[in-house]
Formats: sequence, structure tokens, C-alpha cells
Amino acid sequence: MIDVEQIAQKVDDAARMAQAIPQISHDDVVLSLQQAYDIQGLSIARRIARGEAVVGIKMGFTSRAKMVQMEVHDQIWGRLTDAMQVEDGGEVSLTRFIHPRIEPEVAFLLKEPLHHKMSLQDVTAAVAAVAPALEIIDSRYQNFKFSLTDVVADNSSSSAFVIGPWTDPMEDLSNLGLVMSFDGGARQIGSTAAILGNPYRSLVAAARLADAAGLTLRPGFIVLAGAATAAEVLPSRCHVSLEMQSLGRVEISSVD
Ligand code: OOG
Ligand code: MG
Repeated sequence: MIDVEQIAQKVDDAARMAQAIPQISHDDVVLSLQQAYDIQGLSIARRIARGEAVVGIKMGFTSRAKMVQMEVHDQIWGRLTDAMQVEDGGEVSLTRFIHPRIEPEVAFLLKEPLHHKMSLQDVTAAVAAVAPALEIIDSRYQNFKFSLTDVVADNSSSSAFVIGPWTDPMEDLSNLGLVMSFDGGARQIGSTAAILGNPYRSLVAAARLADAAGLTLRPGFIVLAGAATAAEVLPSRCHVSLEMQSLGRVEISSVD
């Protein structure tokens, strides 16, 4: 028997106490995708009960680089809360995490609600602003190992994010060069083209998936489009910056 409430408490406790837990799926237990999203919703409800607010969603596995790195091949999504946001140029303590990794992303700020069956043009018109962003992911599972449904239940590894300066949405975001650097040295070099060929496509997928789960992506919400490159292990006392063509720069420093 799968007790979704109990598993939700387990993943929430693991995140709150930065303590790794074994994967949920094993030979005798197979979570369905529906159960996995139910667990995610229940674990976020626990955060909301503690005073956090949902401010948007993050998309996962929208690039081949990420699918190959994590051996998971379907798009997923997770919730972002206000407590996960770190200010641009700010510091983040690694004591909050188990085994954090960092990755380059594009962020969208919505000015219109999104719903399923929106075209690329529709979602583009619903965007108030775009920004370069960094996401810190931290799987609550031992050794950062999971199945598709495990990672969905664990809020798609979402743990912190930082957003750079917002700029007017550009029609064409489909091939912006980017460099993610650690202490000034390039670690990942890529292009927004890696995100489904065009990050706006990730927004179409976000609208469809969130709508199917009964969550409306509403004005003021942030959507992270998914990493354009593989994630890098985030070391202690490291200054991470992301420079994105046309969109500028975002940065964060890790402290003990
Ligand atoms: C899952 C989250 C994937 C992305 O940008 O593709 C993700 C993980 O890699 O742990 O955030
Ligand atoms: Mg990500």
C-alpha cells in the first residue's frame, strides 16, 4: 500500500532537515505519476502550512543535456515557493542542502494566466518579462539517484533559485549564448536553444502540465524553463555567475 500522506511527510522532512532518504521506488513499490504529483502537492501543502507561498513553477528535463545527465526522459515540473528565492548577488548557506547542484536557466514572469492548449504565440504574449536565472537543485534521495516518479514526488529536486534583472520579453529567445562560471572560470557553456529548441516551448508545456494538475499559472507567477546544460556540483565558498546573451547576468555565492 502506498500512503501518499506519509511519503509527502518523508520528503518534506528530508528537505527541511537536509537529510537524505532512500528512493521511494524499489522492487515492491512503484509510484504512478499521479501518485507522485499527489505526494508533491501534499509536501508543498506542508510548506504552505508553515507560512511559505507558491510563487511559480519550475520545469525539468527540457534539455537533452539534463535528460542524459540524470537518465530521465520526460518533462516534469515542481513548485517554487518564496522561501526558495535568494536575491540576485546574495549568499546561500550550504547547510540548507544535502548535495546541491547548480544549473543555468531562463525565467519568465507572467502577466496573463496560462492554460492548456496555448500556442507559442499565446504564451509569448502572456509574458511580462524574462531574466537569466540559476537554480540550485538538491535531490532528497541518497546519491542523487531517482526514478521519474521519485523525483516528481520530491518536488523535482527544487530547492533554491535566483533571478537576474527582468527585461522586456524578447520575441526570439531561441538561441542566446550563455556561460555559467565558478569564481570567474567557465564551467558550462551553452545556448538557450538547448531548452526544447526555444524556451517559450517550455512555457507551452508548463501551461499544459500545470493545467492538467489543476494549478493555474497566474499573473505574477515565475516559470523556470529548465536547465540549458548539465548541472554542476555546488561547492562551498563559491561565487557562481551566469552571463546570458541579451539578458545579462545573475549571480550567487555559497557560504558554509
Ligand atoms: C531534477 C530537476 C531537473 C531541470 O532544469 O532540468 C531540472 C534533477 O535534475 O534533479 O531542474
Ligand atoms: Mg532546473
